[in-house]
Amino acid sequence: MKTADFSPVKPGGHILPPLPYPYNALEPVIDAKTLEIHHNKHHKKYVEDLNKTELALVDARSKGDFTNIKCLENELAFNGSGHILHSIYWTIMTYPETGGSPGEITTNWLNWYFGSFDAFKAQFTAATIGVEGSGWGILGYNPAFFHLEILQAGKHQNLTQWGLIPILVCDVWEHAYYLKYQNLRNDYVDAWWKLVNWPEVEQRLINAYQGRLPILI
Ligand code: MN3
Repeated sequence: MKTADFSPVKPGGHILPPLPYPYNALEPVIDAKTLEIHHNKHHKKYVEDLNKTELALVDARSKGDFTNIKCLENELAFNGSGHILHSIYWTIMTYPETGGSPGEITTNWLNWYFGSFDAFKAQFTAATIGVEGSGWGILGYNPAFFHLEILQAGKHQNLTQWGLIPILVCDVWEHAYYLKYQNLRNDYVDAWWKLVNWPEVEQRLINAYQGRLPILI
């Protein structure tokens, strides 16, 4: 996670963040081919389409022509949310079995709201596996309620609570796991827990509830 970049992104100025590890780092849980396509094709396309959409809106504003506004706003939500969630997803994973265990602050927050770590993990796993079609399992901090919550994201942008800051996210679009796991989403999600980078999750939680930026990358 970057620690001190507060510069605003201009329209069309988003960039694909590099992975914090090589493409084969997550094997055998996530194979190198899947990770390369996921990062360098799928995430890259979300960034490109977010930039295109923002620039199209600059053009629309300059011409006062909002004929395509419904389509553009949809693209903004879909690609912007896709860019944000993938940027977080890469950083909250690390080499299998090297991410340690949940930190003290994370553990306290999970216990307080969900009852226990095991209860949290069971709900997160069920919610993630249960995503209808393409989407995400998400643990986030909601500054409106001062607590954590588990949500399912439909596609990238649906079914959220406004203001929720994602802390831990698991991509269950088929492109995230299908080469290795085919239809066995359960097996992918169960194995994915071995990748979680708990110190990163702890830092993201601290940043979120202390209102520190950046929250994303
Ligand atoms: Mn994806």
